[in-house]
Amino acid sequence: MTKKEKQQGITVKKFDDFGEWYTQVIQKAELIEYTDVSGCIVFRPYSYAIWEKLQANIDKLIKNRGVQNAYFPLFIPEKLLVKESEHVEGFSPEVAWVTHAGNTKLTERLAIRPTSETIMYDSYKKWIRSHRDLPLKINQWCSVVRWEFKHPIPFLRTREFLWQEGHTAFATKKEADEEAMDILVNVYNSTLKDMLALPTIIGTKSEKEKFAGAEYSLSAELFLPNNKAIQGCTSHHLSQNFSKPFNLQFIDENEKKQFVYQNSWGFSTRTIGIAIMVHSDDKGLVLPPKIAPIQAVIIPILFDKTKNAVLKEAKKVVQSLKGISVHLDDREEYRPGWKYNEWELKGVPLRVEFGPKDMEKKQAMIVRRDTGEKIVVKLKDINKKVNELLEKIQDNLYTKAKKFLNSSIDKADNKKDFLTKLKAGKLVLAPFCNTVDCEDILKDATGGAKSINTPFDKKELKNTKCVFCNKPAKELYYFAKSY
Ligand code: 87F
Repeated sequence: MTKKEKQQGITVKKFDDFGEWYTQVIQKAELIEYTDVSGCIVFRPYSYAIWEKLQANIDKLIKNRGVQNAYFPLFIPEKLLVKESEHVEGFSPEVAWVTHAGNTKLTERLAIRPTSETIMYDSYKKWIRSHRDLPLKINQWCSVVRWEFKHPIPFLRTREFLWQEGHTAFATKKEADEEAMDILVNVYNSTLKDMLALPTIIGTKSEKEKFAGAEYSLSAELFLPNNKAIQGCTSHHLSQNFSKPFNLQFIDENEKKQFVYQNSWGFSTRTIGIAIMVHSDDKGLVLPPKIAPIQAVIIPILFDKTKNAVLKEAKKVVQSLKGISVHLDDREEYRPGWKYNEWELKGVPLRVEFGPKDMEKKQAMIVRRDTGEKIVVKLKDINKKVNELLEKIQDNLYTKAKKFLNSSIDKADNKKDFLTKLKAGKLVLAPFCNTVDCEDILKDATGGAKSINTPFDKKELKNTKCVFCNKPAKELYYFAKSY
C-alpha cells in the first residue's frame, strides 16, 4: 500500500477510538456532511439512497396494512401542542419555535414539529364521525426538529432527522393493541433484521422510559459495539389519552358516543447510524447488501493493449448481473489498488476484479467486503454466484451481530452483581419493580444506565425482589448504559 492509499483510508481502529472511527467512516464513505448548524447534517446521496431503501420497505409493509400516506403542516400552534400537557412536559426544552415573520412578532408562536400527534388529531376530530370512519390509519414521511443539548452524533442524535410517523385510530382497544404489536414486530423488527441485518431486543418500555402520552410503549432496541444500548424505534398504544382532550369521538353500532383508541409509531434515520456502527470495520463502511446503494462494483484491470477488449467484456458482465445494482468503475486516472480501497471505504458488498487473464479464462475474481474472501467464478455462472454471495453476506452480518448481542447479555439477581455487570458494559437482565422513583435513583447511581425494555415472552415472577430497591418485582427488564 502506498502512503497516499493509507491516508485515503481510516486512520484509527474501531476498538481503539470508537468515536473518531465512526466520524471518519461516515465522512470518508461520503454519507454525510457537517454544517454550521450544530446537530444538523447533510444526508449526501449515498446515505439518502439507503434511507430510500428503508422507506420503500416500510412503505410497502404499512400500505399492505391499509395505511395511507398524507402530509401535515410543519408548524404547530402552541395551543395545540400543549393540549395534552403530559406528553410535552419533559420535552418542552427541546421544542424550537417560530416567533417572528420578518420583524413582526406573531400573535401565537408556532412550534416546528417535534412529532405530529397534536396537529394530526386536530384534523382527525373533523374526519371521525361514525364507526364506519374507523379504523383511520395515516402515516407521514417528514423531518422533525428536537433541539437536543446533548452532544450530537450523526444519524443517532441530530436536531433535525427524517422519519415516518404513523397515527392510527380504532373503535376498540383490542384492535389498537394488536396493531401496536404488529407494527413493532412485523414492520419494524423485520425491517431491522431483513434490511439492516440488525438483531434486536424487543419488548415493553418501563414506566419511566415510555412515551408520557402513551399507556404503554413497545420498542426494538439495539446494542452497539461500544457496549451502549440504543432505542431503534417505538410503537405506542395511546389508549384514549389523546382522544379525550382532542375530542375524537364516534357513534358506535349501538348509537352510542365513544372515544377512539389510538396508536402512534415511528422509525427514523437513526437506524442507519446503528447499522453503520454495528457492521463497519477498520477498513471503513460495511453495508448489508439489502440497503447497499451499490451491491457490486466491477473493476476492470486496464493495460494499454487489452483495455478496449477488457472494457467491452466488463460491460457484458454488468449486463449479465440481474436484479442487483452494479457499478462499473472504468475511471482511467486511478489505479486498481486505489479503487479497491475506495470501494471498501464505501462498503460495497462485492468487488469483481476483471483483467486480461480473467478475460482469456472466461472468469472473474470476486472479493467479499465482509470477510475479504476471494472467489474465482466462471462468467457463465456469475449472475447466480453474485446473487448467492449477496445473500450470504446479508446472513453473515446478521449472524455476527447476533453473536455479539448474545455474548453481551448477562443476568443479575442482586445489586452488587448488577452494578458490576453494568460497569463491565453488559446488557443486564434483572428483576425490576418498574417504578419511576427506583429507576431515577438507579440512573444516578450507575452514571446514566437506563432500563431498555421487558421481553414479551416473559414468565410471571413470584416472590422476587427488585435488583435495585428490594421491593417486589414482577418482571425481568434489560438494563444498560444507553444513548
Ligand atoms: C420533543 C418535543 C415535544 C418526543 C418530543 O415516538 C414532544 C415530543 O412527543 C414528543 N420528543 N416525543 C415523543 C414522540 C412520540 C411518538 N410520536 C409519533 C413516537 C413515534 C411517532
